[in-house]
Amino acid sequence: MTESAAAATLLAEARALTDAQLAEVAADFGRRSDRLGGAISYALGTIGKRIRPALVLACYRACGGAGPGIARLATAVEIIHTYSLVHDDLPCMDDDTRRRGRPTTHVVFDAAIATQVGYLLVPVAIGVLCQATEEMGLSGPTHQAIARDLLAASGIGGMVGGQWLDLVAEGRVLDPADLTAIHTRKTGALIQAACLVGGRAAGAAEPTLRAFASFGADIGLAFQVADDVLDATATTDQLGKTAGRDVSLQKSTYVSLLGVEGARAEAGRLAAGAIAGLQRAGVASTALVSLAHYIVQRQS
Ligand code: GRG
Repeated sequence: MTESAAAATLLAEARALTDAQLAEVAADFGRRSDRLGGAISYALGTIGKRIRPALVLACYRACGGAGPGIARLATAVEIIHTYSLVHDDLPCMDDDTRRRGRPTTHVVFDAAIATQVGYLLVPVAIGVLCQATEEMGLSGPTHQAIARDLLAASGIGGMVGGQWLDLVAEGRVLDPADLTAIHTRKTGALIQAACLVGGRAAGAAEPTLRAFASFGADIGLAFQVADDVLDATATTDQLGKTAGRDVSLQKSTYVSLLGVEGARAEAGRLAAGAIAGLQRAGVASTALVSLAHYIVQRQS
């Protein structure tokens, strides 16, 4: 199997496993007769690339993990990601009307409902995480470490903090160090947490977890650099979200600082560094190598 076929196969598997779990959660809320139930089902029913669940699966398996329970843990990470997309698109944040090829949650419902959906998805994700670690029979300390990693990546030192910095930076020209400080937190932290969660669930030793932390940080940043390139070069139809949004929001991006070719080279450099780090740590995983390449070569 070629490397790109390996990434496509893993992403398809992650999508099938995660979508089944998301449908279960959505069905629980869908039974509510009010608009909130419909809005939660709508947000959870959108079709994403499922990169974060694929990383959870790949890191788990790279450390010898084999049980089916990992799908639920991967779903917890994807639900946190889904909440962040719903809130990111709100009028008070990036104010976007399209996501994953469909109108955003606040466009279909309204901003108040979409705000409630986002807030509600956080405890839902933690509930799914608790169910997963219990079903997998993970120890108390492993459960705690997984919850701590995911919450730390989502909080002020991670996604929320990065989003905050990103919003206040609109209209300002940033230098590369500032941009990296924002995106390490805003985008990179959750991708890094996906790697750590998968490794911890498989009982990975500390040196392997350190390698996953470094790999996750590098591909997390590479993911954002590639995202900036796509925002500047792809169409709204290809992306499933509004293209060219960075320019309209006057955001500094890797493309505005380095140009399209410079940003592509930076993404490639970060992915190569991520793969070299895994090799140095003795982690042999074709799946992780293929995902690192996919993250910088993707077209959407
Ligand atoms: C309270 C300030 C404050 C923030 C709330 C909204 C939020 C937290 C954080 C935003 C985080 C965010 C949306 C980062 C962008 C990451 C990114 C490029 C997402 C797109 O990921 P893909 O391409 O999406 O994997 P799909 O749709 O494929 O899942």
